[in-house]
Amino acid sequence: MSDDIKLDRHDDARAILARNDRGGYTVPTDRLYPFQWNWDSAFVAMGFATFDIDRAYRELERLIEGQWEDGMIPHIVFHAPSDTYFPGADVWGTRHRIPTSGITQPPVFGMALRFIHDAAVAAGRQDALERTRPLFAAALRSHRWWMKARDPERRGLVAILHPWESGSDNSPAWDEALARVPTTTTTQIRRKDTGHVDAAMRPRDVDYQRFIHLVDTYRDCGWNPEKQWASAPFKVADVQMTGILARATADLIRLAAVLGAQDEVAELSEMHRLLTEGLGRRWRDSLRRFVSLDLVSGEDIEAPTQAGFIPLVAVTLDGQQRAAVAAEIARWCDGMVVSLPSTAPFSPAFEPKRYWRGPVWAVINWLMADGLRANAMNELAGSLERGTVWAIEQAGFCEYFDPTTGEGLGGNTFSWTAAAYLVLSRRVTDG
Ligand code: 9WN
Repeated sequence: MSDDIKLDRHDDARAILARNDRGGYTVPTDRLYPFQWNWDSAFVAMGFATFDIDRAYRELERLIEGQWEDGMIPHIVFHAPSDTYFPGADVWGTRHRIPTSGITQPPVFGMALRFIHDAAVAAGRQDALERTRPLFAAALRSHRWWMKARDPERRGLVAILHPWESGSDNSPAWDEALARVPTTTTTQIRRKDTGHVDAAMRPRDVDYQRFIHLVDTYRDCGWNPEKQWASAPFKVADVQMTGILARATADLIRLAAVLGAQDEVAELSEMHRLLTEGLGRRWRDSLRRFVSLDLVSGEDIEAPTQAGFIPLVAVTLDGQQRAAVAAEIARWCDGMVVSLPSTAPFSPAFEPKRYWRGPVWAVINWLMADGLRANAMNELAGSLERGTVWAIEQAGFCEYFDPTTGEGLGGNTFSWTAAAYLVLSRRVTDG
């Protein structure tokens, strides 16, 4: 890592958030993603909290305008029309009061809410409790939805029914499970993404056929969670999703205590126990990481992807596990210019420029660093944080980075990369 490049890009990062602001909510980037995305907004809200508490709260408030009656927070809220993205609101055919997609995304929301609340209190804001309370209620409803709709068999693991829900759309982790999904669609596929960025950096056409087959299937279920669960051809109990949900649950427990909501503390604590125990059962000594479970085949998903380390945000490893994780991460980072690759470089599935099959993502490093710090692995956390800040300073606020060269890829002027910079660069500066 070079010490000679010392660029402070805080103003640039804030300018990107301002440029992608569409009136209280932030698009991930212009044209490629012209709506409000669920987990992007949660990260962005934390970025805003470093300099504008009101705007941080506003981001979450606008996201829950899309929350469904059953508690689900959709993965996209289509606040205003745009024809630069496929699939648009018409394809989803959902019936909320404002158009949304029909699936969800990682519940970073609860983590973001605690982060913003703490920042508001630290800034001496008198209205922190008042502003946090309704958002806490929304987050709690969404966690209840997760447990009921996505862990009906009470494994302590929540399932995704679509790769888009994971946020890691074309990860090798889904290859086997997705291969079972038919490529037939009733919706006509009109990809827009490859008009904005190089097709070699995006999922393939056959992936899109399967993604849309799943959308067609769930739309035919009327977006009813029980019917979807019963007919899903793709169903994976995901350790990344469960790790994030468990960590967000811990954050909500803390907020419930601050808000004096004792019944909710008890309810969330039970949820947390179930999820952390579920995660504990997914650790594999031989792989030195956690593994997801394919609920259709009943098999472990052993593909080496970043998801295997994300549970660190929620669970406390023992000494042996910590040493194993450190050794495994060192193996993945060996020879890389920027870490952490989203797929292990020694895997045959590794493609350093193709989306979730190898590139480095700033928000994943942010979660990784949080998980490592929570497990007292501060040195490794610091090195991922410094690497992320360095990659952004030398390549710009790109969507993702080639780990083998540090090249910035995908969309540029990316909101969550700007947010990651605002949060992580402070840690780097503060040591
Ligand atoms: C589908 C917005 C989103 C991210 C996801 C990322 C990508 C969408 C797409 O962009 O997914 O949701 O069309 O490729 O995979 O993590 O939230 O930035």
